Amino acid sequence: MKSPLFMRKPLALALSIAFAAAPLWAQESTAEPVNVDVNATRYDADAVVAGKELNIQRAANVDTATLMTNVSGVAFQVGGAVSSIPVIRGLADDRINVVVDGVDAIASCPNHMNTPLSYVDPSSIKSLQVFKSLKPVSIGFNSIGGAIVASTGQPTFAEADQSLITGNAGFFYGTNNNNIGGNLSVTAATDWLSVNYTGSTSSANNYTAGGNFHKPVTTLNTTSGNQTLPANMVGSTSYESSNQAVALALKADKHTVQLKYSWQDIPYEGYVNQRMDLTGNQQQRYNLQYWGGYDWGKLEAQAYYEQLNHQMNFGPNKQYNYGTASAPVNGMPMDTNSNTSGVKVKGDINLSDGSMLRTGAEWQRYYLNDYWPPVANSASMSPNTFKNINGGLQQISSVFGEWEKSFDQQWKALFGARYSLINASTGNVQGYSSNNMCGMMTCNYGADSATFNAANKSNSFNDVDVTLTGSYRHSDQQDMELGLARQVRAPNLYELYSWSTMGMTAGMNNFVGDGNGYFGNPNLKAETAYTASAAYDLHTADRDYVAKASPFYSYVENYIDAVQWTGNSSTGYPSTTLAANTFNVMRYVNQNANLAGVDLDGQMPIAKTDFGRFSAQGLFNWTYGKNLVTGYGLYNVMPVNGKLNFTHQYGGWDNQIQLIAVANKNNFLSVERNEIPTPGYFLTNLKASYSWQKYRVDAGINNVFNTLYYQPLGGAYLGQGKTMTLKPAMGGPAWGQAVPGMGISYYTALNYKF
Ligand SMILES: [Cu+2]
Repeated sequence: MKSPLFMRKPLALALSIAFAAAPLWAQESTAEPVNVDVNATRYDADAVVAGKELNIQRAANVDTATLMTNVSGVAFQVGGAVSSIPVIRGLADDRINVVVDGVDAIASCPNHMNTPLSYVDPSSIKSLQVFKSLKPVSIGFNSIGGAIVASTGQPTFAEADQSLITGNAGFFYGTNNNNIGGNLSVTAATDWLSVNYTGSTSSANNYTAGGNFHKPVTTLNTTSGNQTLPANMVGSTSYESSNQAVALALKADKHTVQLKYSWQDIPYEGYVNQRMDLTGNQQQRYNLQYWGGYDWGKLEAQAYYEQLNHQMNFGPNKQYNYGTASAPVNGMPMDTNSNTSGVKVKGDINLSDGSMLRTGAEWQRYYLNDYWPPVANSASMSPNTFKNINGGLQQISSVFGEWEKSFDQQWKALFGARYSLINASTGNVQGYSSNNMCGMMTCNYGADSATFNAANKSNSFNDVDVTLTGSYRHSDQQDMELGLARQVRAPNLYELYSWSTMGMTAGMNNFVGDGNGYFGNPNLKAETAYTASAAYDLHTADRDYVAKASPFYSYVENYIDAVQWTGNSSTGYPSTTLAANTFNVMRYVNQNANLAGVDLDGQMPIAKTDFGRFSAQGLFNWTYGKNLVTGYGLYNVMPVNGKLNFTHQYGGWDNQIQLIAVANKNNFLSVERNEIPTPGYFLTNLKASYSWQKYRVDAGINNVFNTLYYQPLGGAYLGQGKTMTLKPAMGGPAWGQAVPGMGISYYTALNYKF
């Protein structure tokens, strides 16, 4: 690459310029591949989803996380319809950074329903950068895996002494579950002032699988009485969501400042693998960002504040009344409120030729209350409010320095170190009562809360992260890279401070959708991962042909796993004989683990004809994760999987045939958690699109052959039935039913830009 040596890669540069101008599909470029941009080196991320790939995926996905479906090594833990949890090479959720417009938000829910990407609609995403296994310390902190950096773009301004009004409007529809939605973005700008509004809304009914997967069991006493779902209907998958944002930006010379206020309202969202459904989520966020150019480099500063109210109860497909007609026990309201505030400063300082120093500081304060009001007529849910987390506080102060150096045209290195101090604390808790027996049931509210309240409820963690990456450009055809990192994550507030060992209440604390109940451990240590990640990239000079292999290995000291637990929190103990084929109460513990695997990416042109350009893209991932203490697999690790995409481009056409193959998940299961096996499967998707100057139309068929398949990271099917009851033997949902994916669905989307 020509000097200056710190020029971003051409595509990344083209994209960042395009963000400032217009939606990418307006571009006439034919050079840009439809595929995910698989980078040769990690400096700009391992993969970027933007441009045509983003546009194609947007039409077919309501869930922002799944826009990354064509990134090797990335999979999705099933959550709500707009709230799946991205998994990078076996690590997910708090173990990776998910940064949206500079904010690394924390899910405030004992089921992590409100994941960071659930607050941004696919229509407002401009790019998703994916860092696998390790990331530069400037990208994120308090995580042991990679990072996802999502951007809704920088503000748009008019040319000098001009003004503009620009925007786009979109609509989509999917047949399987009547998934319908619309979005609008309008910007009015001069050369120094820019005002933007974006809004989006979407909703869907329950989806149907490719075949019958359950016997039509009747759920008693739902909010609409006794209810029998069709045998192919996947219960608790309906939702409705709306996101809006207004932004005001000012620009003077090389300085831009933007204040964005965004708010979300999700009135309901079913959770197929949780015992509760979301019955309300209201979020407000103020995000003030500054980007400045100076003689010495770049300066970014940011301050944000987020306020969140989250409610759960049993949705329309789950039993609601647990009492009788005359003495009803109606539902189980659960409320979670949080406030997050943060400040960030980051400078990119050009040192001498070919050398750059990035340095920055960050502070974040997160305050959480999680409480469950009493329910009349219930022996186990009255008379008090159950305090799951009472005044939980997590404060992070973090500083980093990172040095990037190009030694010559071939060698480049990145070295960074970050220190983060994480303080966590919480207040005293109480159960629904202080009894240990609740009617006929052992609930241990008194014993567990007394043990918890007497224990240490304040923890601090010193995270020291170090990342070293070196890359070598052997020739125009070969690039190599090796990254080494030490990355640390402190346990979150639920892992530390949820406290009740009762099956029912523990069952409400679950991030992973496996149907078990979890309770915390105030003595947890931080997880420390020692990771090596390499890449060998063989390609033609123009990158028409690419074959890239990216192996990785990670040893995680004090990995936070969970063990089956017997008894209460003070006199209880880890179960010596595991209870198989059922759901259990689990406690978080530190155990060592390792993960290894490889991602393969390839692309090649097939033909350039009078009818356009045909090409193929393939991706493959194998990940292995093992708990070194128990010898069992780590949970929610994707089995071997691959995708083959055939793409066609001609004039305004961008078309794709996608073939997906996923192996069975029978081995390396988390035996401790009774992780449910899933069979292997093949899927076919068809996507077509045509763009005019101002219009774009998408149409496609997902799951063309209406295959019945089970999602390897779907966890346990809890979409209907008496879900408050943990144990199948006590009338709760049966163990062993995996969550099916969606059957055939025809979709279409229309976009208009102005
Ligand atoms: Cu929730």
